[in-house]
Amino acid sequence: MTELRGALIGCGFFAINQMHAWNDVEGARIVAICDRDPERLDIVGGQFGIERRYSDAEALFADGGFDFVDIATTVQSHRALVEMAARNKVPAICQKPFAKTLSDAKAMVEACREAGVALMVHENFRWQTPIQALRTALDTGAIGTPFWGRFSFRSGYDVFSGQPYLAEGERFIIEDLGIHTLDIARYILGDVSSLTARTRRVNPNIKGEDVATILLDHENGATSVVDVSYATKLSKEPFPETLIELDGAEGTIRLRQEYGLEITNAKGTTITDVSPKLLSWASRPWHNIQESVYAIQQHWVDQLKRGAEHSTSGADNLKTFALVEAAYDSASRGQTIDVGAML
Ligand code: NAD
Ligand code: 89Y
Repeated sequence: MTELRGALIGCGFFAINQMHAWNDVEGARIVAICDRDPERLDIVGGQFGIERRYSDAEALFADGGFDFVDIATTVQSHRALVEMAARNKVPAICQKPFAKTLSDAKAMVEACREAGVALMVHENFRWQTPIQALRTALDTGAIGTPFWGRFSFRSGYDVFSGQPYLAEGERFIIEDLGIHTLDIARYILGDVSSLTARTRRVNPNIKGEDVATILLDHENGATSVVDVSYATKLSKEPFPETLIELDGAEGTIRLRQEYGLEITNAKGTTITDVSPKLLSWASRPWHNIQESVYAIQQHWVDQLKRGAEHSTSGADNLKTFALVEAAYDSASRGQTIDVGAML
C-alpha cells in the first residue's frame, strides 16, 4: 500500500495529539511541518523527528512534496490556508471551527470543489467510541424510531490553561465546544430545520458565553436539546464526556457518565461499557478525544485512497456550522431561526 505524505500547519497545543495520531495511522506519515512561531516549530520538529520545517505556509506549498495538508491552526487562518491548499491542488483537513462565518465556510468548500481536491473538517467528536456505539445501537433498531434526544456537555474543567485564547474571544462555548455537540446531534438524529437558543456568561474572567441551551427541530420530526456549560461544578467532573438521552418508539438509550451505554426495550435493560481505549500516548481525561483524533485521521486516509466522501467533509460541516451561527443569532434576537434558509 502506498504511503501518503502529509504536511501539518500549526504546531500548537492540539497538534501534538494529531502528530501522535499520525504516527499510529496506517498508510500516511507527516513529512513537513509549518508554524510561524519558531519555538513551536522546534518543539514539534524535535519531538516527532521532522526535518522539513517552515515558518511560512506559502514556502511550504512552493516546495511541495506532500499529498495532503493537515491545518491545525486556530480559526483566523483557516480560510486563507484552505484556499492556499486548493490553489496548490492539495487535499486538506481543517480543524474546527471550520471558519469565522458561514459565508467564509461556503467559499472554502467551493474553492476545494472547483480545484477538485478533498476537504475534511477535523470534527472528531462523532468518532468517539461511545458515540459510535450509540449510533450502532440506533442503526440496529434497538429502540425503534427516535423521537426525542438530549445531548449534554456540562463541566467545570479548566480549559483556559491549555487554550488561553478561549477566554479572549467574543464567542466561546458554542463556537468551541457546542459545535461538537451540535454535530453529534445531527449525526444521531439527522439534519436540523430550525433552532432556538439561549446563552449566558457565568465566569466573570472570560469574554464570551460559557453556557448555552439550544432546542433543535430535526427534519425527520424529532426534537432535541443540546445543552453545554463550562460553568458547572459537579462532584465528579465529567470532562470531556458528552452524555446522551434518546427516547424511541420502542425503547430508550442513555449514554451515562463514565461510559455506560444503557439500552431499555422489550427485551429488558442492558448496560455495556463503551469506554474509549487509552492509546499509548494518551492521558486521562483527554483519552476519549485523543482516540477520536486517531479514528478521524485513519478515516481521512482510507477515504482519500478510495476517492470516497468523508463523513465530516467540508460540505457536511456547513450544516453543523450553520447551527453555530443560528444559535448565536437566535440568542441575540430571541427568535427561532430557519436553518434551511441559511444553507
Ligand atoms: P494554539 O494556539 O495552541 O496553536 C495554533 C498554532 O498555529 C500556533 O502555534 C500558531 O503559531 C500557529 N499558527 C497560527 N496561524 C498560523 C499560520 N497562518 N501559519 C503557520 N502557523 C500558524 O491552538 P490549539 O489550541 O492547538 O488549537 C488549534 C485548533 O484546534 C483550534 O481551531 C481549536 O479549536 C482546535 N481544537 C480542536 C480540538 C478537537 O477536539 N477537535 C481540541 C482542541 C482544539
Ligand atoms: O477546543 C475544544 C475542543 O474542540 O474540545 C475540547 C476543547 O479542547 C475545549 O473546549
